Amino acid sequence: MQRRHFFSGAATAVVAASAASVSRVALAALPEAPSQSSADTAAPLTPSSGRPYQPVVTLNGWTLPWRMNAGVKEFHLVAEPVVREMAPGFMVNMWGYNGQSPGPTIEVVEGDRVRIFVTNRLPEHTSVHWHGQRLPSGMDGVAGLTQPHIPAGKTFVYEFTARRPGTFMYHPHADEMVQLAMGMMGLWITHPKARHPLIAEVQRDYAFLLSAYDVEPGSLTPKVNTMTDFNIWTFNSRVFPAIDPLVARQGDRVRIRVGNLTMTNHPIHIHGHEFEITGTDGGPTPKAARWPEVTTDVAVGQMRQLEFIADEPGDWALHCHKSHHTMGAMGHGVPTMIGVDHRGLVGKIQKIIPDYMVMGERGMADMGAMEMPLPDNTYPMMTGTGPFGPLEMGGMFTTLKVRQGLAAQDWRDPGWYRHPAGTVAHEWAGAPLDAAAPRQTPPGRAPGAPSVRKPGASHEHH
Ligand SMILES: [Cu+2]
Repeated sequence: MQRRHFFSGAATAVVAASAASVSRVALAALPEAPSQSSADTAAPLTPSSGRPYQPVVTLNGWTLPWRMNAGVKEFHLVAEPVVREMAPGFMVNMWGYNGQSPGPTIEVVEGDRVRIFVTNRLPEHTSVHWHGQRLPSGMDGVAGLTQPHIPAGKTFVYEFTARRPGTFMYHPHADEMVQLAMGMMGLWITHPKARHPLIAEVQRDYAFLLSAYDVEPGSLTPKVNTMTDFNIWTFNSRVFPAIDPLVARQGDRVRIRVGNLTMTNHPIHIHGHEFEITGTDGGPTPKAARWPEVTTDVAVGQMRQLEFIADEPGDWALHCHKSHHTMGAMGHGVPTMIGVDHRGLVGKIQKIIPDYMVMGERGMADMGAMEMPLPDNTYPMMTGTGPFGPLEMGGMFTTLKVRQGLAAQDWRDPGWYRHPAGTVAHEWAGAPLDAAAPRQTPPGRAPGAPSVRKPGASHEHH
């Protein structure tokens, strides 16, 4: 399995600063700024101080530890250049927080007093905007409008009360085009302080951000001026098959929190289940305003909470429904060759270009299995192998794995689903389709009857 490092990062790379371990002297100093070296999904961070809550699991991410200081939850974010492994061996120079892009998830409880120290180790100024929060205007993080920019090398402090529960995010509001294109973003979850009539208790609570980058195959750094033509479509800056699966025990109520910080909308689609949107970054959705969906569009700058009962065991695709967003970096510009007969042509071209090869005359599916030579630092257009062969996917795609009888805290990849006998689509073993038989039967006519055109009948008169 490629998930061999699942959760290993949580134990090794995160240095938690709990109230118990911090001396009085240290309380006068900046809180520790834990750093994460791994792009694996960290185990949920169960609160060791403050009010209890059910923590979220950040897909291929982690939650930032805090310290309590005289009743205030203190966090320390460090804006800095990072290297993110987007797919195995595909490393991208990005800007992020505390060692990763996206930055760590911040989890607090409704009513918490929160103080966030932000140290800027970028080569230019920045700021942090707390998307969706109710807070004093001067804490909103819009550089130039509500605060001075945080210069390179300086530390600023934000402080406010997390007034309403919900799903939020943070990102710079300074040189935004560049800083978002480089990956500066993170999730913020405010848990309810008590049972809330519109916030269900769930057994699995997942969160990730949609982000997109333009990294030319063979290069290391995103192009920051790209407006629409991105080529790397990610969940939390990871691409399939490097995105961990979302695991659920059969019967679990599952919440998936998704925020969109790309330049286009993403219709997020889950197979095998219907979900409801139970909340947005605007707050919980009233029950009368919920309806079942299997796809929901997450527009730019929006967040959505999808909720459902995971009652169908299996391996279910969970992906953006825009087909180019489930593809890797290569091949978006390849001409369509379906139906083109290349016989005789390849040899002639190869006299001039010895490496010339034909792609796509029968569709592009061959690329899923083909080992094409790639530039040094990229990943294939269509990749990933399942139990039945190549998945021909990349980008914004992962799986929801529903299994019977998992332990409550078991988040590990359970491997591929073992289908009960007789429940997998298979080759038809009966008589083949007669190639000479008529294939289309217009309404009201017996199969095989001759076509009769009514005089005067035309589309215009319909
Ligand atoms: Cu998409």
